Amino acid sequence: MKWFILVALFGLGLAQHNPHIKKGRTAIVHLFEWRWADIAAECERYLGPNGFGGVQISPPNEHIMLDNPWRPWWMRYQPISYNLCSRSGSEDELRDMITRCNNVGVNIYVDAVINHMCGASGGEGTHSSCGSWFDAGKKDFPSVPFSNCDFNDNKCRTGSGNIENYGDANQVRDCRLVSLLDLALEKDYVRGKVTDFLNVLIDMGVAGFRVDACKHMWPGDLAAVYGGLHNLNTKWWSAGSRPFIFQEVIDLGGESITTKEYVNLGRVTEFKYGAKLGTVFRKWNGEKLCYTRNWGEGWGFMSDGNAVVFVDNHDNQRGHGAGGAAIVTFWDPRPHKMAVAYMLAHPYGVTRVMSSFRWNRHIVNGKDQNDWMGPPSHSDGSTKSVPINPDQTCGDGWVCEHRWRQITNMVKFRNVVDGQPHSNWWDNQSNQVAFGRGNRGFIVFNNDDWDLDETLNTGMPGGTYCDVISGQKEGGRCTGKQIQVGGDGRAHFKISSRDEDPFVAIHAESKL
Ligand code: AAO
Repeated sequence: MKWFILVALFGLGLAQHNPHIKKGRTAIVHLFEWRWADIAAECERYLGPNGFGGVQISPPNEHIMLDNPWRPWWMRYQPISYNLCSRSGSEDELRDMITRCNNVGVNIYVDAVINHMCGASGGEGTHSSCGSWFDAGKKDFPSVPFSNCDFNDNKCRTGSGNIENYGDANQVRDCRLVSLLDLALEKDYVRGKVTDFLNVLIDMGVAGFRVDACKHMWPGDLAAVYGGLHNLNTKWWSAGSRPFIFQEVIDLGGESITTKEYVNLGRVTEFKYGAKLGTVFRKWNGEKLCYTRNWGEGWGFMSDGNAVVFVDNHDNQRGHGAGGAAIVTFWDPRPHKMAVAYMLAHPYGVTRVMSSFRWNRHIVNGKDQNDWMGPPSHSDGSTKSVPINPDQTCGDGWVCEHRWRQITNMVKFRNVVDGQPHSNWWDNQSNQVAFGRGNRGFIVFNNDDWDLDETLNTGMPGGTYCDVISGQKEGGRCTGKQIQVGGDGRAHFKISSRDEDPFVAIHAESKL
């Protein structure tokens, strides 16, 4: 009997590690704060045709609304109910988006905020995205309904009721994260409400969840919630497919809670990845690109099959969460493009690309005074839609890193080399490195202050290839640099340290 339960649990765990990305696709993009209508259009006009595997969307359920023009992005992380109307749109728009994205092979992953409701000082009234009444002071959320007894305060042992010490696992799970009302997920009733909410989304056709703030929930409670989830909708997935689960747990070491406690339940966000990669590309702390020869588990990251990786996320690009100033974001486009390309070329983990909006960054003593600023919006506070410029970039403050040629082309590179081993490593013992993916792709970086001029073994079949960083193959022609690979697989690379993008990538489908 015990054996049977173990096998069942293990099987369930493994199944929830599979992102169910459609064949030939590999990467996820986080369209942070985008409206559902814009995501639907983006799936059809860009993500589907360019081989993106999925979109992480902002939380779709009802959230607190703070006074315009004070409309911080983080309102989305303060739930009021599980009604599906949010700053990104209505339930109908959500359903339409899921259907249209699925129909072009792009999965939707929902950011699920299930650890808490709004902040304790969230007030009383109908200042919520669907207009539901609530009273944060009385812990009364009738639209779920949750009441006073559905929260953890009786278990929390700190004076303030908030988490005061990340070294104490009990308070991290039983007390309030930055004063957010902490749900009692040990109760069957609370688990049931959360599970029902997630199942509605699964039935609508989402492929899985980014589960917010998992460090703050007991693994056993999460196992109970995940165990109650439906299989994916058979309109788009084969029968018996489990929803993909990736859990936000920040673990840079040195705390009582580690990612290890969560990896059997689903994948986990590997925050060391972006923090280290940023440090390497910034050449801080004596780091050099040549040290990344054993990138992945060799750097103390969790095992490949458990990790979701990213260069930056919506928190650490503005100083929230973890990673600090090392994180490279769109504000530093040159190292950002290199770091994202490195991630997409490297086989480790399920990769997520960040797609941001611009805000009035104002850093004083290392802290961004405007880290709260919400997405581009109209004077009534509603989120602006994303206009597409003639050159395919986005307007109105939407950065759309995922549309930058270098990044889109590396998403395609990852698809082309999928399943191939990390191979043909070369480095100059400094910040010039190269590696391939079997005989399907090869990438060369120059992050030194001098030029790279080398003949390297690419492992690729002979021929002329188009570099997908300086340009791309268009109608049989190459708009960028051309690379000649000889019959012996060797090719000459010249990369000036002053190039706009000091790296070169070729793959099987960029052959001319
Ligand atoms: C807002 C206001 C608050 C107010 C609250 C309630 O800002 O002042 O009290 O409303 O009214 C987001 C925003 C919050 C916002 C919240 C609700 O970021 O500012 O609060 O919405 O609107 C921890 C959690 C992690 C969390 C992260 C931000 O563990 O789960 O904080 N991320 C998720 C979401 C995030 C969201 C929430 C959770 C809440 O992605 O967008 O918050 O739904 C250590 C710990 C980490 C901890 C950080 C930050 O990290 O390890 O677990 O993350 O501290 O507190 C080095 C260390 C590193 C350390 C870091 C920072 O890097 O190596 O370990 O320093 O000290």
